[in-house]
Amino acid sequence: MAYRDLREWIAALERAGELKRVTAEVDPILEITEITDRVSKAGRQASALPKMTAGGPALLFENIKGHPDAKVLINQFGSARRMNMALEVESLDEIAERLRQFMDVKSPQGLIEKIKMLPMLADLGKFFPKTVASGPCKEVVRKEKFSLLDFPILQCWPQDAGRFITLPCVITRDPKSGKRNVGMYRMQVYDERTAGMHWQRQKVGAEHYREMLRRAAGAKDESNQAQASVDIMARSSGGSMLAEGERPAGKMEVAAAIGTDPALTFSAIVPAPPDVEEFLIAGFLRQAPVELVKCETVDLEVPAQAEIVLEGYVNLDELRTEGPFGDHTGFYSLADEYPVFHLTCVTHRKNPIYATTIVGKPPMEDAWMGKAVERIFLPLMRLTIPELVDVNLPVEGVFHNLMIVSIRKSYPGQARKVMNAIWSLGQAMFTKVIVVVDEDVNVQDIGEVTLKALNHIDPERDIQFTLGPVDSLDHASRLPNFGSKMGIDATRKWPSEGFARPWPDEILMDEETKAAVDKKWKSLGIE
Ligand SMILES: Cc1cc2nc3c(=O)[nH]c(=O)nc-3n(C[C@H](O)[C@H](O)[C@H](O)COP(=O)(O)O)c2cc1C
Ligand SMILES: [Mn+2]
Repeated sequence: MAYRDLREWIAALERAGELKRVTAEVDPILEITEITDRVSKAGRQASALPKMTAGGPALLFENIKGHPDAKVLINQFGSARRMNMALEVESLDEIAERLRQFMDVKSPQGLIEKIKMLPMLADLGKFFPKTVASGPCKEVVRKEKFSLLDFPILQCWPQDAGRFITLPCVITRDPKSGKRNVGMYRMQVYDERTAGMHWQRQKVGAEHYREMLRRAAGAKDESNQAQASVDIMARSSGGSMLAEGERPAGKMEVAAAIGTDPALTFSAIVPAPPDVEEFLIAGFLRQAPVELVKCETVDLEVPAQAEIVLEGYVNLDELRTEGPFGDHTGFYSLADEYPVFHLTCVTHRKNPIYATTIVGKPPMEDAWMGKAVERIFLPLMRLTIPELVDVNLPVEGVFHNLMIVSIRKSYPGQARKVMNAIWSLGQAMFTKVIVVVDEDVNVQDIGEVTLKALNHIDPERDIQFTLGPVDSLDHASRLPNFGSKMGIDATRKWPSEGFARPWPDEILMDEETKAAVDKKWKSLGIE
């Protein structure tokens, strides 16, 4: 049964011994980070997720300095077990398998097959969000007296520019298709009623914003909308957007839900195709529809069970410095210009629970969310890259820096084809280093990858450089958002790839000798 809301989820965590309530007073400024960081890294030994069993409990802080009635939930996804619990599976492969089954559907041949398909079609109906008249998120509606400062928002790290809302499900609507997007984009609190809107340039919220800009520009000069669009995009990409006065005026409505059921929160970070509504993904994950209610002051729908809903808009002609912010790379992401969210209304449950997370040096809570994405997306990646056997995004590779993939190689140059496919696959485009190995290498075993990949390469020959978009968080690229990437073809080289030398066999003992030694092992007196 799907968790109805954050509270049912918290209760389930508590029953499972996965939650610690903290009643001692804690400061949302830095102190909660230091506590949570220690808990996140508890029991950590080797660097090999997902075998790592570490990651301490979820924490519910009940005594927040300066916010006597508030509660803060953090680290809800911060272990393999909790990530599974969040999505109600024993193993994330179950979700991958469910997805695969959906993609596997072929046209039914005859009546029997049609009848067999019915349960699946009935299942489908459960995935679609449904709009309801009201919900708990409307228990308190604040249209006049409201402020972001009412909530126990953390300042995470010493050099952060201020307090940041780190786990908001940011909801926008595509002006073209009317489709809704939910993305997790942090929000820096500037004051009572404004916050930074940190959707990075390649994300869907940012594209909705640009479409609004295009329309606003086009409205001035309809005869030349394409030209206006090209101009705007060229000038507004990169570090500094359009100069003051060059931006067309207008507004884009935005809502943010904080503290939703875990499947919905998770769906906001999933790198889904832009046209797939995350509400539908959440429905698929929780196998029950997401319930939505209409906002009070904007034309958007928000999850009915959310703890807190922020309604508002961004101005098309307003940007403000956002950051720095201690990020999941382990470094501060640099300050940059981003749109500004203006709060028009707050609705919340009675005694709302503020859900948040911290990012920093891995592993942290987001490591487990990233690993879940890795598992769930494998079958989807295989749609484009059928030769893909397995994928590992080591946590220290912070998800965009390193991807190790194994492939079933069948033709010359295939490893490079795979790299190019990854670089053109949604948010995998950001991958700075791709290592491609043959299918006999276990990519989850970093030791084995190091041994085989480095043995198998002639660097000058086997490294492929390319240029393209890079993650906004990359602080080493030549320009913000644009830089180089590298693929390492660590597959065995073939004569048809110009490799003329013999290729050595891997050292393996024969079975007979192994059995003989097994038999006499005890008598050797070594152990
Ligand atoms: C804790 C956390 C914080 C994140 N913060 C941001 C952020 O501030 N800006 C951003 O563009 N992406 C951020 N992301 C990544 C996006 O949520 C992710 O790329 C998502 O797929 C974007 O959704 P979209 O494809 O609908 O744009 C964050 C992810 C996590 C797990
Ligand atoms: Mn999306």
